[in-house]
Amino acid sequence: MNGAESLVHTLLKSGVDTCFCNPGTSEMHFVAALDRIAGMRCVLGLFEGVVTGAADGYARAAGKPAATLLHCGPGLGNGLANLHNARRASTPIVNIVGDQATYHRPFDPPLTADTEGFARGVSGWVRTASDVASVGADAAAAVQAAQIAPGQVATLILPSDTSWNDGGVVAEALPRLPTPLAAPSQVDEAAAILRRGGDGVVLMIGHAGLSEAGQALAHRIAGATGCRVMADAGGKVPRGQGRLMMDRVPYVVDVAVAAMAGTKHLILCSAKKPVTFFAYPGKPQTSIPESAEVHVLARREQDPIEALTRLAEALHAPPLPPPDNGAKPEVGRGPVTPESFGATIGALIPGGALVVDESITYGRSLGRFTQAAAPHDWMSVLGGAIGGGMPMATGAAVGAPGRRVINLQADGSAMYTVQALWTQARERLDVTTIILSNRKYQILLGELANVGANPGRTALEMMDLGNPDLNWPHLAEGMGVEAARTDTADGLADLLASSLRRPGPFLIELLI
Ligand SMILES: Cc1ncc(C[n+]2csc(CCOP(=O)(O)OP(=O)(O)O)c2C)c(N)n1
Repeated sequence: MNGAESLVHTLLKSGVDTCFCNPGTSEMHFVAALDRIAGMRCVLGLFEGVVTGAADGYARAAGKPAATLLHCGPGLGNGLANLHNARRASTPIVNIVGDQATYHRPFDPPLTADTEGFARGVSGWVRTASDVASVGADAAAAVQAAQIAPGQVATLILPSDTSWNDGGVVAEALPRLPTPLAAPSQVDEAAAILRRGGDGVVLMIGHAGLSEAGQALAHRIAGATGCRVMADAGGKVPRGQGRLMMDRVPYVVDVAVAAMAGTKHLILCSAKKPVTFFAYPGKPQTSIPESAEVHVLARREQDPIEALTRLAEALHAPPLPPPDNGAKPEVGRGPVTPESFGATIGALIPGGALVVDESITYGRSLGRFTQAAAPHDWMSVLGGAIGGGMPMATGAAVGAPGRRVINLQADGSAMYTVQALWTQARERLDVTTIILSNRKYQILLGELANVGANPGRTALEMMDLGNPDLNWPHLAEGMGVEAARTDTADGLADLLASSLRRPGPFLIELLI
């Protein structure tokens, strides 16, 4: 058995059965091993940003990591932005990078780079295999490391001779490492604050704390104390009818400050104290009042559900029926507006759908329109690096077969990783992409004013995607995805409804 075969066998034993890849010469033995060993689904991405973003979407949807296969430092470099997004989402990924043979690297051939250095900024764990006999054990360690709470990118770099040499040894799966629990003092402190009453208290929950179980506990705690529950970043957030409505801190600084006014105590559960996306001249860096006290119920690496359970018990908060979020909206009619768009999405999301949101500016009112939609999961790009949406939608569809993926996708961000459409067509994935076609970098027009810069002709041209206009149906059809364009709310409703009735990918260009 060669090293590559021991790697594939070990990944399968450890529960990793999907690999998103874009291979090169140094990965040929890994690819060949996939032909000889049954059980590994291998999905080709035509750019490494698609591969890494798909691995992020897959793990969020499937609840377990996928592997990637990338080519040397430059291939990893192409995939870094979406590995960064995965890191911010605490997504587990087994990131495998083929590299120069150990004895060839000293001669500095063209693709030689500081592969470990590139990996380190996005990975919680990095190892370069040094010997064929230990590649299996390295793979088992990588899978274990990726799943250390709350989840991280584990990068395993494989010099090509460790793949092709004989002497591979399959390793047994390593156990999941236990998630640390919050200390009693953390729960006691939060309980003491909440016992005084919930007025001015914000319980801010993120990541695994936003699961259905976490939401039910937060609902009880809010019911018993009157505190406000807010959502921080979360990789996959259950939303819709019966789920807890939780505000997020708005993006625009002044709006965020207004939204957080009156906060006296902020209790963090797997969440971070709010910080503005950027600093702006003369504006605050956090949206919470300076006088607010911050308490930590559970740190990111601690178990948020266990901490919320103990907090609910300490407060004697009785179980409550699921919240009633009101009536589902009617589909929008007439011209396309943020409201008619939101209403149509809220009306038509099918139960169990996965919504991948990279809608940037146009989706800001979606929260209120989808709160009473059929129960679904919401996945956002969490690292601020645009170009995550289409790859994530692709990976989510691989990771959750049978569930429809709806990708709400701003056009500028879409162009970073548009090749994801080709993978959707090849794998016949159930993804409906709605391109929000404003033909500009709308958000940056707002930012220009926020940082106090003057808009001149050159500056404005750098935010304009027209001249020439992108033709989305042509782009999609050129990659094998059927598509249509509409500029009315009625058209959107018809196209979205019909795409949900048929298998495979479909793209709607919505002129906004
Ligand atoms: C990797 C990366 N490159 C560049 C940026 C800077 N940036 C932020 S938003 C944006 C444009 C977004 O435009 P679009 O996706 O069309 O959404 P809109 O603002 O029009 O709603 C850019 C270029 C970024 N955040 N990440």
